[in-house]
Amino acid sequence: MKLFNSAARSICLTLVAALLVISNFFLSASPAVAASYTVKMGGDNGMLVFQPDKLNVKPGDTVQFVVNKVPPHNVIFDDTAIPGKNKALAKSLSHQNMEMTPGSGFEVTIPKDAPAGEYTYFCAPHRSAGMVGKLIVG
Ligand SMILES: [Cu+2]
Repeated sequence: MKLFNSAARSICLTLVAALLVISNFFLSASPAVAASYTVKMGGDNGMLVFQPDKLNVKPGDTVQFVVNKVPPHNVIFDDTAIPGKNKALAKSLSHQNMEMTPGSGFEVTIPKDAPAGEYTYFCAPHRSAGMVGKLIVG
């Protein structure tokens, strides 16, 4: 009986220790507070650009796309120019609807499980004019 008790106790202690290690891992792995960024659609100078056209973000961050100048604009993620050429992910990040009014816009939140890498997007009506941007997820 004594032997059984001491074996049970050592199993218990091992389990508690394992739980502590696991919970500590999740606490330290949990990311800092998600950040929010703004990308202007249409440059301050009236050019057909995203401003900034390159932005470093982390999974969980949010990017607000706001009409600045020369609407209409939208944001389409290029499924041939994101990690894994993931069509479903490109579609879920994209915002097909045209934004017509300065100050209007929409949010794009980078999924927590988004793979790191470069995500290229464009404005559909102004792509050929060079209205292309990039989120660098890291
Ligand atoms: Cu545009």
